[in-house]
Amino acid sequence: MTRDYSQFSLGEPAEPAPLTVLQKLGWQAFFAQQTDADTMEKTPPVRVTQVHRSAHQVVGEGIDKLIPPRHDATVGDWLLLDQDDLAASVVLERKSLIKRRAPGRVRAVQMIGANLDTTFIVTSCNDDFNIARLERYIALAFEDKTDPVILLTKADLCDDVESYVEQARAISDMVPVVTIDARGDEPKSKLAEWCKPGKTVAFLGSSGVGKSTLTNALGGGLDIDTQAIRESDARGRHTTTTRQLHIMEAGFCVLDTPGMRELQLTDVASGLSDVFADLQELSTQCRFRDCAHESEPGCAVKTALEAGDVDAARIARWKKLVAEDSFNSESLSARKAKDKSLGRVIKQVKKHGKK
Ligand SMILES: Nc1nc2c(ncn2[C@@H]2O[C@H](COP(=O)(O)OP(=O)(O)OP(=O)(O)O)[C@@H](O)[C@H]2O)c(=O)[nH]1
Ligand SMILES: [Mg+2]
Ligand SMILES: [Zn+2]
Repeated sequence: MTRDYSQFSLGEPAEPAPLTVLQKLGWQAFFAQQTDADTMEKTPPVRVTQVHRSAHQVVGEGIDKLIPPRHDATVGDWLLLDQDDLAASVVLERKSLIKRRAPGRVRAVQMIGANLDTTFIVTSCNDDFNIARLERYIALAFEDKTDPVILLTKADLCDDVESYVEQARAISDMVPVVTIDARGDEPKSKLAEWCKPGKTVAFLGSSGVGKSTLTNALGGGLDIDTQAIRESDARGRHTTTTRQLHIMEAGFCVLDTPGMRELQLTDVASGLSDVFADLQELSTQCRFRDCAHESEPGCAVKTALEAGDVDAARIARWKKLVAEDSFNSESLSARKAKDKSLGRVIKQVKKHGKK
């Protein structure tokens, strides 16, 4: 007996199942395994798309609303939303969190974005380009568990793109470098590898380098304000003022951020070890464990420098960042310890007061 297989179409690959609303918002197995169907029914997952001073914007399946702000959540976070008691909503554990030391004198940590898969570090092929700053951003991305990619924008305005590419490539083998004209169609094709359905990407970098232009180019239909930079110093004018997660038609999310004037590192020791892996490795061979690589005997870093194996400027940048990171991190942990002991004193006072 012969069977009739004509009803099965063999040549055509099966269409992938369309993404659910949650998947388009970046819902991944990592978050799903922190909850269950019953809990999700009662407290639906929502993602923070914008943080205002007086409210957080959250979006979920059939939900798009403002909730009272909470200090423990930032843009990109997932919440299980308790609609009856908003303050009881739970923030899910993060896959990644980009943070910096807040500018100004207070040594607080500022959360920049949560649950990012890829961080595009954007700089343009002009005076904005700065190796030390790129190293800073990359250390941050490594530490915070997102994959960094360097984007060199305004390639169309530059006669010497290759020299920028070369310098950027030299930073780390683990960081791809892409040159791009942020306007028009290039971003869609050149960034497709990272902007896949279900993923979340972010643009970080100085003002005027093209972060919003890139976001617009990926979105089609998006119309975020962008503004020409000042000719005199190639600087931007801080056109974007809030961090916003844009949900793209194609099913991925893009975090556009305001240009950062200052990126102070805090708690990124392991990220720095990744960026400067070779120097880190060398320093383990120094005679003294706390070698400052200045004039100590048996310093492996100095020996490598004298042999011409490493670049003096790079060593200087590494030392500066390590010092800055340990200064900021120490002060933070010292402050935390102080807060703790102050808490204990208050507790004791209260206890004694009750007697
Ligand atoms: N020719 C050219 N112009 C670009 C490119 N990328 C951005 N621009 C222009 O540079 C200016 C600044 O771009 P924005 O996208 O506003 O920069 P931004 O990084 O969002 O700046 P902030 O919001 O201030 O942080 C705009 O006039 C853009 O059109 C590029 O690759 N090529
Ligand atoms: Mg912008
Ligand atoms: Zn040394």
